[in-house]
Amino acid sequence: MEPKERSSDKAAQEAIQLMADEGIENAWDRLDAQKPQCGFGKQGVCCRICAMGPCRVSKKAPLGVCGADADTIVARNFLRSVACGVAAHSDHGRTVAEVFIAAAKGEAKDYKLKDTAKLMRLAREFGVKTDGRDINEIGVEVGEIALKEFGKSEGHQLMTNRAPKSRQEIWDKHGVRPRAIDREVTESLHRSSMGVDQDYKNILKHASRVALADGWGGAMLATELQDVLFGTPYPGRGEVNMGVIKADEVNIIVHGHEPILSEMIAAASQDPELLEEAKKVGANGITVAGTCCTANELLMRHGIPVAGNFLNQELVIATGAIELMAVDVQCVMQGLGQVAAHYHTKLITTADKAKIQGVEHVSMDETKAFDTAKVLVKRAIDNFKNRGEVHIPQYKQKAVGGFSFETIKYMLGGSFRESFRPLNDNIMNGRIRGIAGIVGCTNPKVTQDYSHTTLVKELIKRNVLVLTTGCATIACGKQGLNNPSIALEYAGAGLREVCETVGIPPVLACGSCIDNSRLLVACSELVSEGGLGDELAGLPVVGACLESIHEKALAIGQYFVASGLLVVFAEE
Ligand code: NFS
Ligand code: SF4
Repeated sequence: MEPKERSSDKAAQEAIQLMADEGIENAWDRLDAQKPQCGFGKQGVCCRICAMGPCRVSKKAPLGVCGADADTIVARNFLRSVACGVAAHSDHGRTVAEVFIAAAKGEAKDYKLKDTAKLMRLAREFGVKTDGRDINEIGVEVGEIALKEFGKSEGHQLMTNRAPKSRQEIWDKHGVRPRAIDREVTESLHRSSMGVDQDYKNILKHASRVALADGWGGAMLATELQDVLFGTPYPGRGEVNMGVIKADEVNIIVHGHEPILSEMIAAASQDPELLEEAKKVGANGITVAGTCCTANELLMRHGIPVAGNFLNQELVIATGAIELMAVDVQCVMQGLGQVAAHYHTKLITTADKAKIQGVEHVSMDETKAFDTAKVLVKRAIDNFKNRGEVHIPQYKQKAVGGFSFETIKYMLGGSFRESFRPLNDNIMNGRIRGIAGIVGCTNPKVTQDYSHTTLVKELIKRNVLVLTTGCATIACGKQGLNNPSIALEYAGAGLREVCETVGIPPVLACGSCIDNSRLLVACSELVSEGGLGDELAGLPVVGACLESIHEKALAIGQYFVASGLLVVFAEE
């Protein structure tokens, strides 16, 4: 397959060709080797949950050995996938909560509670007393309440109270308001095991419940606590695509999802001593760039450059200019090890729950986070001398990122009356026809980034305001769609007028996949602002994920659905 069929991103095309010339495999080649992929698996009608199986249902044999039919098997597989996605986001949230508490207690001295205004808002929401109390004391209590959300024995997810009353009533009526996050995940595994829940409607109902434990639970907690720890994102400029890698500097790629690691590496790369060391080896500086959601987190908060999205992770190494890639959790391909072995790139895993056979592991301990980050940066500097030939595709685009819920509210209403009112008004008067959340991954089964960016252009042309997260954000960024001056050219007249008046681009980069929880809060705000109906289901809002790969995307899709929103999903 030609590089341009594999990716619509010019930098990626160049790197794909480079790898082909050198005979190094990447995800696209491995996909080709996997073809034809199993039709039963594709349809979700393969069950290997018990040892009487594996059972594959077909016309000839419509029931599994236990008698399970296709509906049950598909629903069980779906529930397990959603639960796994929820577990991933939520476990990220739990790590953040633990670091949050350690920071407040002064045990993780490199982290501080930065956004104290947001902390106070959370304290009020959680019923924590604030009068006359030390900020860290409040932080410990807020953090402990957040941590309890994972395993508490009674009550529902606290943040479901943020949804409009009408939506909460629907959840209660159907019995899907989520309890403790761990409980919903555990129950998903139980219900989908052999001989338990065998009514597909009942199984899917629990898929909603466990997904809601993510959107209004684990992912939302992760987002809120990260904002307090690292600062609530505010619009700032950055650059996106492989051209951000610098031929004359030490390049470090941070890849994965938790800013706990990447924030520290970014800070360590500014350390004067280390910059001096870099000079000594002949480098003009140290560049830190991100891939996947970690990149979005850093772009959102610090304007740190983004080297690419999911399918770029192997390609960036093929530039030959990456001294070190530090990875933590999620969406990290095992194939990175083989690619790195062809170059001088040092690949290092950092999360104790995510190691790769044959790859060096440096444990990221939150109590000595900055020191660990410095060790990693030093390793990168020492590796600079081992570089061979360098080919950096010279493509990059300017991007504005950092559209948190708070920022959007502020930009719309101004500092004196932060509010969504202008947005509601412009939807009501027809200048803006609706809002679309374009989310998710890049899948080698389809031309990389093409569906996301084509859809986004068509939407803004039709006066639909677009909010992006995850790898879809990076796809847009690479093609200039997060650059207001380029994106406005595609926008319809009504949308353009509003964006120019308010000073926002027509495509708002809202961050990583856990930041989809920000979209839920924004939708609730649209309802409470009035004029667009009193239920989430009535809003002119759609979520779309056209290049999904990960079970996390299914969790997001399902919590959007269970929140009453229209969702469009494509899977090849
Ligand atoms: Ni989301 Fe982020 Fe990308 Fe997909 Fe993976 S990085 S959490 S799962 S591939 S968008
Ligand atoms: Fe087959 Fe039923 Fe066992 Fe699944 S649970 S593997 S359908 S016997």
